[in-house]
Order: sequence, then C-alpha cells, then structure tokens
Amino acid sequence: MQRSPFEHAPLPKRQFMSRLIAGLGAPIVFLDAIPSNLIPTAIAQQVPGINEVPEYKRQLNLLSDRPLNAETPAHLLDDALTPNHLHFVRNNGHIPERARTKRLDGWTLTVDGEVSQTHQYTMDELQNGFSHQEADLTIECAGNGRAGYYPNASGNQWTLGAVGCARYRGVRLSDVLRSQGVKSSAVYIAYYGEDLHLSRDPTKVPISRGVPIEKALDPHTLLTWEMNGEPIPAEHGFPMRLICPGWPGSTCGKWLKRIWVRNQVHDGPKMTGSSYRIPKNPVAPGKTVAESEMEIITQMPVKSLITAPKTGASIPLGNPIEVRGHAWSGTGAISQVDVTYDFGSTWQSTQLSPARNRYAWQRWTCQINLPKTGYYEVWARATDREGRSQPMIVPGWNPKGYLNNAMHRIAVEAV
Ligand SMILES: Nc1nc2c(c(=O)[nH]1)N[C@H]1C(S)=C(S)[C@@H](COP(=O)(O)O)O[C@H]1N2
Ligand SMILES: [Mo]
Repeated sequence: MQRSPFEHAPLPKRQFMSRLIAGLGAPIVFLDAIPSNLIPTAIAQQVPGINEVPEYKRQLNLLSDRPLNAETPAHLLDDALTPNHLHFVRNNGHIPERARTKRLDGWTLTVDGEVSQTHQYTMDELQNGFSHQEADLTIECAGNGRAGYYPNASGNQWTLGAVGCARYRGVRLSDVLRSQGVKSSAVYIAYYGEDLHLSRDPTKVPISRGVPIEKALDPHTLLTWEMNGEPIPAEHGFPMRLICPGWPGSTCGKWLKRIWVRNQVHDGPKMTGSSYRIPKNPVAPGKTVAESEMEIITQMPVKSLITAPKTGASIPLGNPIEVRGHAWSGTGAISQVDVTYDFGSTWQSTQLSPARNRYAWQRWTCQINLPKTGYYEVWARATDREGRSQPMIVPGWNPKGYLNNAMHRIAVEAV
C-alpha cells in the first residue's frame, strides 16, 4: 500500500515545500495559502481512498482531508435543523467501505459484556423489536473552538462550526440493553465502529469511547439509523450511530458494530491520557498537567451561535436588523439569550423558542437598530436554567483545547 508522503502533516514549511516540489514536479505558486493539513490533490489522487471529501459537503470548510474533518461556516447553520450536506464531519480514521457503498449485507450489532445474554442484532431486529424514537439532537465536538486557545492546542483547529442539530430516528439503547439483562457489574459502555485506522492496519482501532452506564440507560441515548429522514449518510455513520446527547460528539459512535458493556471505565483509544479530558482544577495557560489531575469530560457547556447576519455584512442604516441563531447546553434547557452591539455595555434580550425536545438546540431572534454608520460587533450570550452563562473571552485553558464556549462575535457595518 502506497502511503502519502504527507502522512504526518503539518511539516515544517521548508521541508514541506521541498517535498511538494519533489512530488508534484513543480512549485506550488500560492504555497502560503495552502491549509497546513491539506494534501495537494495531484498527490492525493495517486493514493487510493485519500480523496474523501464528498462533493455534497463542498460548502464546509476543510480542516484536514485524511482523515476527513470539515466544519460548517456559522451563517450556514441558520436552518432550524442542520441539513445533512451542512453537518460538520469529524473522522479519526477512514470511512468504512460498507458506508460508501451503503450495503447492509453481513452487518450486525453485537451487544456483549456485562449483560445476561450476548446478542448479535440484525437491522431488522433493531427496527422491529423496539419502540421507535424520533428526536432533534445537537452534536458538538468537544474540540469546537479549539482555535481560540493560546498557547495553541494541537489537533484540528476548529473555530465555531463543529456543531449541528439534526432529526434522528432510532431506538433507545436502554431498551436494547434491558432486553438482554444488564448485570449489576455494568459500569460503562464502549462503542466500536467499522472505520479503519489511518494506517489501514486492521488490528488498530481509530477511536473507541463510551459513557457511564447511567448515561447509556438514559432514555435520550439512542441507537439511530436515520438522519433527517434519510439513512445515516456515509460520513455520519451508516448504517447505525450511537447518540449520547449533551455529551462530547466523540461519545456518539459512528458505523457501529459493537457495544461492549464493561465492568470498569472504558479504556479504548481516545479514552485515556489527555484525550477528552480536562484539568480537574483551573491551570495557567500552557501548563503541563499530570494525568492524575485530569478528568473525563461529561456534559457540554452552554453555548450559542449567531447564524444571521453573516459576519462582515454591510447593512443599510435605518432599517432594523434581524439577528438570530441557536443556543444549546449539555445540561438542559436555555433560559435566555442576550445580545449586545456596544461591546457589552448594554444587553438586549431576544425571543427564545422552546426546544422541540430535550437536547435540541433552541432558536433565538431579535431586532437591533444601529444608531449610526460605522463598524459594530454583535455578541450573543446564552444562559441556561441553572444560571450558567458564556464567558466573553475564552474560558479556562486546557492542554487539548476543549470546551471553548466563549461568546460568538460577528462584525457588521452600518452603511
Ligand atoms: N466510529 C467513529 N465514531 C466517531 C468518530 C470516529 O472517528 N469514528 N468521531 C467522533 C467525534 S470526535 C465526533 S465530534 C463525532 C462527529 O460526528 P459527525 O462527523 O457526524 O459530525 O463523531 C464521533 N464518532
Ligand atoms: Mo470530536
């Protein structure tokens, strides 16, 4: 198997340049503009399976193409429900062949471990054996906003768009687990997917995470096969995906093949070390934090997005401007969203719609009247039922750059 010379991108610029020239036979004219993780197409085309950016996702901003990681520009998240072609993608490995070809033959979901009876479910058994649930669920990557931290954390430099809210159909994981009998020794569940490790070594697993048994048995935790009325798209986990709403997106296993009920906290790839962990106590930016001082991320924090107008918009003076977006929280409902256009001196409340169901994001809207021509920033701040709100600048620094729920700011010009 031929490997990309850019396997370990980003390379230092000079080295990168010389390798590119060797590989392409010509220097790249706009080299300064090339995203650091992007593999030049001319080279990518020589390596099978490397061009993983589907045409229908072309409106997303690509962060890396191997594995595929792409985020949604904030103004394209304006829909009440995020359409499949606009939902961000965060992959750790290669999309499995089954998902690309949408073939179900031979697919089963094994549920084993601390259950009285191990079972291998077919799709028919899952779809016909348990009551169907439909819910609008927000999925946000814990690394969303990572680009805002200084010192920078390594990993994809997500800005705002590693979040989406879509309508899913499936069954409760709790119904499935209970039908098999959950043993009192059950502590955690772990998911395994059919995706391939980046190295394509079949003995390696790109990611295998999970949640405590209490979260697994929560009635909102679902095994899903449909996203916005369609079979789950290839990038999002065809044929089946786990959703643990309100928790980091990384707990929502895609391309499921196995749920393992464990008698201890799961220790699969991306469960240990500093992965999806934050310091138990606040630390100074840049500090090295001992593993024993880190804890696993549970609920995602309160957050909001401004989805209209688009940042950079020019707006004729004199007309009220509609400002709108969404707000969500991993812990429960949002109680209010406020906006400011004078750098936080005064705040204006917005109209907030109720969530269609728990863990759906909530629409907020308001009208603002800018007093004279010139540059403004509009900021939005959500507050949840428990009174938790968003910081104006980045919250507590952490080594991997997780959970940045700073207020979203957009620039507008009144002309
Ligand atoms: N099998 C598998 N499941 C996975 C991943 C993965 O790489 N492989 N990525 C996780 C991460 S880190 C996130 S944030 C979400 C992203 O879901 P999306 O690509 O549907 O937006 O899926 C999670 N589930
Ligand atoms: Mo993630």
